[in-house]
Amino acid sequence: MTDARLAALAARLPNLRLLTDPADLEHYGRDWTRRWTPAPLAIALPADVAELQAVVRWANEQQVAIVPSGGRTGLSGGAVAANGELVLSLERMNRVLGFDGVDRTLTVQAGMTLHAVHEAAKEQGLLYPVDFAARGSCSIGGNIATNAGGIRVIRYGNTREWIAGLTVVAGNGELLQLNRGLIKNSSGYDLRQLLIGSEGTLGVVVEATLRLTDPPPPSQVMLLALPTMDALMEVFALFRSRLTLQAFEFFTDAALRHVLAHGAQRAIDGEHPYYVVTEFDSSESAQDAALAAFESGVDHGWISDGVIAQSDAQAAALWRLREGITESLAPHRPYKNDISLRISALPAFLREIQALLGREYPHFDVVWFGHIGDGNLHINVLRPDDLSDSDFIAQCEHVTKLLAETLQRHGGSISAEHGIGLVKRAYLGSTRSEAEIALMRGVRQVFDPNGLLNPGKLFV
Ligand code: 2HG
Ligand code: ZN
Repeated sequence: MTDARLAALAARLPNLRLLTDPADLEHYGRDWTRRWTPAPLAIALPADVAELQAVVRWANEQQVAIVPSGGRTGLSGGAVAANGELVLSLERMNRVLGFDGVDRTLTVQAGMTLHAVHEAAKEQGLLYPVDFAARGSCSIGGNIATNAGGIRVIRYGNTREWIAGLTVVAGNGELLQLNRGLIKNSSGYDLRQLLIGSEGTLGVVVEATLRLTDPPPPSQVMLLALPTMDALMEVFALFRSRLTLQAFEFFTDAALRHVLAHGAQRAIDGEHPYYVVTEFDSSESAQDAALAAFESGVDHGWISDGVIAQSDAQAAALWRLREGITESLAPHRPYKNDISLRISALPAFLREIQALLGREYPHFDVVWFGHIGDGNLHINVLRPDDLSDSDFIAQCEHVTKLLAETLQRHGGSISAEHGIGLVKRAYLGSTRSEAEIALMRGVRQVFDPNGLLNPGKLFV
């Protein structure tokens, strides 16, 4: 250890796993954004809460900033360490701590992957319902830090709904037990909810008690082709009124092109500008209702074609068309927007934004997709070959400013589910008032008086 601060840490915690190899610094210093050059001081991988607390206390003594780190699948730079921070990886703290069949809760360490949480719930005959494509790599602690949403929000809500208790290490190293699994707890500020979505700026989530629910009933998956963007919201209203939806996701032909080039199989012939993947509870009556909704959509001119999965394999193939989009775009290092609106505000907003993006990104490949049933759109912009990285980012930032102004007028948010991180902090003021931001800064100051937890994230 050439760095005196690290030498002091290693001396104090001789069993702490500490990495300083350049390859490790690079691996743990970045997330899926790939925009910043990783430059952490070192990586600490504590084995338990006590060791983690000791690291946080050392960081306070030495004034070393900490970047809490889960699966680093984030898309807003929330887990990037580019300024000599200590990355505090929860990777080794990945075990189930307990299951309570009466409370129907699962208590886990924060480093467990979402997929492992799903499997642990399934072993108990229950369901942890938050789900999205990064399930195999993202950690439950990271999900909590961003209040992750995903593909089943329409049915089950966001991560926030499923957290019955949190154990957190605050900025000064103190351990907090928040809500302790209670269903009802009217005893003042709900600090658990404050921690959820705080992006590692208030504390490090080390354990979580998750609420579980009944496994979902059998379902069916349908792919629909649509002629216009206006038709999207009409079809959503139609299907939601007749079926119990588990998911309602959309993507454009541009997204389909990328995902097909990445190995997915085409499921509907011909060229169509918009597609919907929807999943709904199945029963004999639901079959008839789905068919009737489909026919009604065709009669109105809102649906051009469709296919219903006849097997689990076919359902998975239809889902791949939607869930494979991010991975298929990743080699292009797209610029991402992740925006949220009330569903009722979507039609007017979409019309305005289509015109804006057409005007501002004339020859760019702009890929739209997302959780349209929740009012959440993902816009991925790909760099044209004739533009440098920096000119590309500058152009996208210019458009994001216009997008943020439009969102503000329509009462939306600049981040639906990916968080603010480094990527969107310049636009926080379009979603939160000055008074709110001042309160948020004040809360941060209370939890982390030395400002060592994930500095630079969330606020400029
Ligand atoms: C999804 O919905 C994820 O697939 C990623 O939130 C979105 O890549 C994106 O922009
Ligand atoms: Zn998403």
